[in-house]
Amino acid sequence: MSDITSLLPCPQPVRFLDPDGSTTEHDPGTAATLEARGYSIPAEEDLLAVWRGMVIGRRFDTQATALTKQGRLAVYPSSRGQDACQVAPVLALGEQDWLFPTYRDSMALVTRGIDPVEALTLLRGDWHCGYDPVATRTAPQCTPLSTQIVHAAGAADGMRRRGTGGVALGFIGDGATSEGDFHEGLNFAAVFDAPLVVLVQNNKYAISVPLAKQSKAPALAYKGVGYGVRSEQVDGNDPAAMLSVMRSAYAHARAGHGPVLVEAHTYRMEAHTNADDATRYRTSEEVDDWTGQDPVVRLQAYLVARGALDEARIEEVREQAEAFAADVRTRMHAEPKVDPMALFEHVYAEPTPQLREQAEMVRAEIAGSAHAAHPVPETEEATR
Ligand SMILES: Cc1ncc(C[n+]2csc(CCOP(=O)(O)OP(=O)(O)O)c2C)c(N)n1
Repeated sequence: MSDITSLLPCPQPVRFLDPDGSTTEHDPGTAATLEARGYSIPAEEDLLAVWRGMVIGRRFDTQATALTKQGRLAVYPSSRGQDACQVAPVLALGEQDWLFPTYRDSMALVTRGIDPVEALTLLRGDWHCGYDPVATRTAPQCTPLSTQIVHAAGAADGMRRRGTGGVALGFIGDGATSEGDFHEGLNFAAVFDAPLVVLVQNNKYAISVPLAKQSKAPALAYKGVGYGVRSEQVDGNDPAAMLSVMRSAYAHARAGHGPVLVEAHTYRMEAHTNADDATRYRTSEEVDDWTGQDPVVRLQAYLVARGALDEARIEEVREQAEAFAADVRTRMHAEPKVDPMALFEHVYAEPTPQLREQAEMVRAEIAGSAHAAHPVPETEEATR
């Protein structure tokens, strides 16, 4: 049995940077607590990489939202506001580690170095995820809530058995922690000391359902304790805290001490997806309050105040972000080549008689419409 005190999360979310970018070091109590828990503010160089990743990631996110309005993307769940949760945990992963994202985590995929157009393939409506999961060590984005946690637990256990030294990071939303797979995955990983790190992005809503109607837990992080899983809560809009806590979680899992559950307190600034109207269930005061806690502004203010970042570098990265978005735009505007017959592939090794029959109907329909490209009206009915 584990010692419960070693599992319990910090009573307050771990934070190094206040919303204005000043450090929490002015509070000796906080500083001592964080140090005792093994957290320290990361080096400037590492924070500069996180800042750059967030600037590019956010520009990508804005571009993807615009593409839904232009009919180029079927759906896009924005992670604007959750930028620190998307970027810092991924930058801290090693090459041998695996990432298990949800539909919300496209910014994380881009941070992982996946081609942004490939990353958007699924949300464009294609039948596959666009990138090679094995080559990128990144599973396809999961839409069925929480199923990725059992996949991640299995992958983590596989890495442990093979002795690869890798860890699996599974992203999940606050609402999805009510799903059975989350609990089964955590329990399995704990029993086998699998190197799994689960990051709950608590953005306060499951579409329109607020957290209070989802869970009575004092914090979602406590859900790990019942399974014997080390748990932590962190300010998800503080990129420095995110980096420090995630690094510590990976080190714990990698060393064979078992899984870690991290709850990041954050907020999704946009609606659930482009198909949702968030003004129906959130107040503008609440949104304004979170606008004042923006993770990109917060880290930029800290780095500028320390002299680690100046206007010239900010402008340079802004231009890089613009070029990144322009490239996504150009390539997403190109008409994709789609083969309608692909609808019938990859479901059964041996297609069923019904599928074969349907495939023939589609083939005939396509052949017919090719002839109908310049139809010659023969009857009065045909000209109506
Ligand atoms: C098993 C399952 N049930 C229901 C849904 C429909 N659904 C899609 S997103 C969502 C809300 C999820 O909220 P949360 O886990 O907090 O993640 P967020 O979208 O806020 O990132 C629901 C209920 C689904 N995709 N899968």
